[in-house]
Amino acid sequence: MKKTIITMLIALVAICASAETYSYLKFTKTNGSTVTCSVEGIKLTYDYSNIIVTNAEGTTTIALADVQDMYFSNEGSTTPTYKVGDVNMDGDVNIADVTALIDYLLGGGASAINLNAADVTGDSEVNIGDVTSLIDMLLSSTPQ
Ligand SMILES: [Ca+2]
Ligand SMILES: [Ca+2]
Repeated sequence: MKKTIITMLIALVAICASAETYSYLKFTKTNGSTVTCSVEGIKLTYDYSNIIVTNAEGTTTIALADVQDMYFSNEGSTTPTYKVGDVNMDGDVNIADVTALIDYLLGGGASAINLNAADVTGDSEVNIGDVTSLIDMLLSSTPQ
């Protein structure tokens, strides 16, 4: 057990040392979401079940069990040019997007939709599950 901890600490030190040439440290979670942390003033610590990232922006805690991948990148989190759920690309996520998505799935009006935005579930497929998720998204009070 001690050996594992020491190995991890060495790995973390190596990561901290190489962080200077990149702007962001990114974590891919097992659910497919990405957590982006600026490396400015970054400090990585961990306890038995979490990685704790402290940087100029604050502290982020990520459960070790959720981490699928961890890497450095110069691409920030502000890159998406579309809003998830904005299927018809008019800047708003509303019932018209549900209609556009259903039209697409039924084989009509396929030209004017953003497939990336239409993949609400994030599984790289556009199907009825995305319609359900989009409706759920509209019905929930928290806009995404
Ligand atoms: Ca829209
Ligand atoms: Ca999907």
